[in-house]
Amino acid sequence: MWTTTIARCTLPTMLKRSSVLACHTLRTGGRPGWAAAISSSPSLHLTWRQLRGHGTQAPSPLPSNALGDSPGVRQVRALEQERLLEVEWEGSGQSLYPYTWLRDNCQCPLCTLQSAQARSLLLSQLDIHTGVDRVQVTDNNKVSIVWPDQHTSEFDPEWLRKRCFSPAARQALQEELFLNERTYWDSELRIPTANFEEVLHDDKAALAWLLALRRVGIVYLKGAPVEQGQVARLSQRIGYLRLTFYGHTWQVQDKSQANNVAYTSGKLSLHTDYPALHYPPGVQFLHCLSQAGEGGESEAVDGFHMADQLRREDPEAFRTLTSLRVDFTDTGSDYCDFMVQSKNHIIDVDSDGRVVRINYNNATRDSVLDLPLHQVQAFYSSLKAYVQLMMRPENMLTYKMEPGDLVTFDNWRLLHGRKSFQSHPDRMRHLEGAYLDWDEVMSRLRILFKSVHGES
Ligand code: OGA
Ligand code: NM2
Ligand code: ZN
Ligand code: ZN
Repeated sequence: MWTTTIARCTLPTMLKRSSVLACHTLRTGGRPGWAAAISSSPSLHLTWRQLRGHGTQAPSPLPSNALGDSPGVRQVRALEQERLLEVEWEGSGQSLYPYTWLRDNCQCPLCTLQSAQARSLLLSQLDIHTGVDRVQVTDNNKVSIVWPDQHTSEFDPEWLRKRCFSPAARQALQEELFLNERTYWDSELRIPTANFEEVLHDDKAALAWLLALRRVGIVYLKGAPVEQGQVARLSQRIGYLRLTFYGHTWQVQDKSQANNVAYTSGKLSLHTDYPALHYPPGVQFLHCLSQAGEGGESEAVDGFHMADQLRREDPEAFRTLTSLRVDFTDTGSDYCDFMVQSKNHIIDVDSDGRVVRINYNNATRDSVLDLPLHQVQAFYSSLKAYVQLMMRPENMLTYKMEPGDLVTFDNWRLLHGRKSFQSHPDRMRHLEGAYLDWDEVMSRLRILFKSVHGES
């Protein structure tokens, strides 16, 4: 069963600054979670193993290989009946690999375009009923297979072990690739904080930033120059930003004839940005260039945490918000003219029922409501239940940005808002924003991890 524990944890490079987190971590089976692993780590020298989350921390799939030396193969055996190759590892344990998969993934220069690390073997060339002629362990400890047509494949033991088909090994590799484990938080969170220039110039700082962005969902960067262009600079640290109808970057200011409620001095209730798109931006940067004297404070909640709480407290409301699709709309002109329509669940879950994305902005929720009459009231009460949960003081984080602060957050997970403010024509409140997508952010995170830790 899931249990909630409170852990004090620190984020290593950010430690130098004010980056202690008070966070709730979910754990299973009493295993130490990510927070514990990090709090015991004196610097950022973490391994994927440590970063792997509580929830998917499966029993070690195979004899551990902590020193990083390549695993030895004791012997290999062809199981003709099952059309499986059995690899017995030195120490203990074994892995099974289907013949079809092995032939499909032959790493030789005929089957793989090495310069692209991509398969050049065509599916039309793959015999999905292939047998094997001979299997053996070579003198340099590779697994060699001669196929019936005498084509030969050689597999590196480390490569094979990583791809073991056991449920535990698959789960471990998926977590290593996607880092889907999250640390939930509430109003007690002390936002992980790093220095803007350090993140731009130091790989360890950049890695710590992105790991915390993924894991916690929000990271504060301080010390950015107080001039436009910084969110674009930061996006170049990752790759490129996400262009939308509001432009490459956009200016949050009180504007006349505003084409969005964000461009007024009014209160913004908790929302995710751009649910009017079917693929809303994954990550958002907001850089404060000028703050209002009165008002303009920021608010944020952990939408995944709130969704899990709703699932427990009001399962019917949770079911409604994960099953009914709501229409969103956005019409106007900015980068160019637009007339956007979408249908999204307020809470998106994956095929295993895990919450993966929140889509909610009350301003762009359409008056078109594509529901049968008898579901309308249930929809409103479910939405109210979720929003009321978020607005509980114990769940909501409040902070006020100052010029030079740049907040980065998971727009698929957090709901954010701002208090209304007094507009002064001579000292306009001004934030510059930009969006990115998670694919690009995760790509940079993997590259940084590899360069900092020298692991694959
Ligand atoms: C937005 C937004 C926050 C702020 O522009 O979508 O959430 O503090 N702005 O103005
Ligand atoms: N802005 C800030 O969903 C939304 O309309 C979010 C987007 C205008 C780019 C606001
Ligand atoms: Zn080959
Ligand atoms: Zn917003």
